[in-house]
Amino acid sequence: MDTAVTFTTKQWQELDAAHFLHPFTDHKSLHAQGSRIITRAKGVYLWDSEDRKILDGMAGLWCAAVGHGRQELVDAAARQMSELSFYNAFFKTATPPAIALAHRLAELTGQRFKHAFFACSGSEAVDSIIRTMRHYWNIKGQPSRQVIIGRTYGYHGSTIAGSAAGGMSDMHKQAGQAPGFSHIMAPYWYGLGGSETPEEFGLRAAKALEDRILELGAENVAGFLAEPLQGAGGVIIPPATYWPEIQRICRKYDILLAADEVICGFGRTGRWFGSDTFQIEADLMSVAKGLTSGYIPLSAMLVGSRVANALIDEGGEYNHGFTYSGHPVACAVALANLDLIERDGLVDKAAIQGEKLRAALRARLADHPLVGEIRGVGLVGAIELTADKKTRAFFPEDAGVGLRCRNHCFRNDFIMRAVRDTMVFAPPFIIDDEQVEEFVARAAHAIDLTYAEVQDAGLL
Ligand code: PXG
Repeated sequence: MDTAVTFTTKQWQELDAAHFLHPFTDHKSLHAQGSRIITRAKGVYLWDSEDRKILDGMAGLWCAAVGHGRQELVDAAARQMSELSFYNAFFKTATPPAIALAHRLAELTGQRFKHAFFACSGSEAVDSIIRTMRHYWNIKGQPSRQVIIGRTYGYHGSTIAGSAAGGMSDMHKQAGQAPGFSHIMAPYWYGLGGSETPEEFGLRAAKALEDRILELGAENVAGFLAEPLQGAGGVIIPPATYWPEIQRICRKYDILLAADEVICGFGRTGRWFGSDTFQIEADLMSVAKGLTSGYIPLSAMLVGSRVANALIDEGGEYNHGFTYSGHPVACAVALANLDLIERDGLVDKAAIQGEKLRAALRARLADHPLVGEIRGVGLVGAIELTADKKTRAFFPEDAGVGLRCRNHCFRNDFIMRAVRDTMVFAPPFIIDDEQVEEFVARAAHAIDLTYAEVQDAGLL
């Protein structure tokens, strides 16, 4: 079938409904409505099959750091495909792009993570971390250390292990919960902090880790797996007291610490890694999304010396791998993407444009009766919609206020995502000043429309 836009939107929608099962979607309601068909993209904009231009406030899905349609990445893929489209790394072979990328990642992390294991998705990188943590303790003669501690609202992907490590109860309900996982509270001050200061709450949320380790017995705990900030959970940014305390607890009980940097990695928080922003010293990291700006699927588990030394010197055969571990085309695209991020100073740009975006959002929306908080770091942020600004009260869940706002955004050619009643955003780092203004105007318009609708529905 010719996939150029030769069909009408209606035809695409019919075929879509007939054959395509979408991720995280209520298919019945989607079919009643019809998918929006996205056909092309450039910079911070997408176009649909009706040729409407959409401001992409989510960079694809937290991915497109360098923006859409960069020719340098296209060229890198084409060059590598003609040179060597694929070869595996299983049987004592390697390809130059995979070696070069592993070396580059060691440099980018200041040699803290000298080794990289490649996969295709964030979920696979997380799965690799879980497997490697447990393997580490087997190597170290402490095989009872198997439990992975994660957090409520944590998102670590959708494989069986990723969803088990994550703290999304709706996913656990459908897939069943795998053994060997435990969850503690999220450091979500806005939603859970009550009258505590963020600093007090941060310490309490961290202490939950110590309590859980004692409950389980440290001799049964393999490690703690956490996002530096919780992206899909609603851009939950921990208070300043949280991470130092978590770090202290991990050291005290000698448990491994893994930072899931799938969203934070490669500049999203205004530093190269979320671990730099929050001063986390992890043993393992997972990266994906920004690694290739989403142009091609690629992820990695980055391994620090403590685990790498055990794995390499004492681990014997590592019984783990994917056909496409270290795919040369994906690795070549990642190298070109990292070149662009470095050449154009995009990590600093994310910090600078992020500040501007937050300041402009606050100037326009801080006093809005529907807005409870505007938060962010670098170019990732959230706007909390509230039923009461003073008490930070939530709307009833079934009122779907966040979803209403997301629909207003979408109808008005603007992408923000709703997590419960939290509107989250993560635009490409190349967003310029004029586009920042456009972003704010579109967000404010959608929030005004939502406010009117919420009033009409008698929710306020
Ligand atoms: N870890 C984190 C921190 C993530 O954000 C994954 C792992 C899994 O990556 P893959 O490539 O397997 O999807 C993610 C993915 C959303 C949304 O709606 C977020 C993600 C994926 C899909 C939707 O916010 N994050």
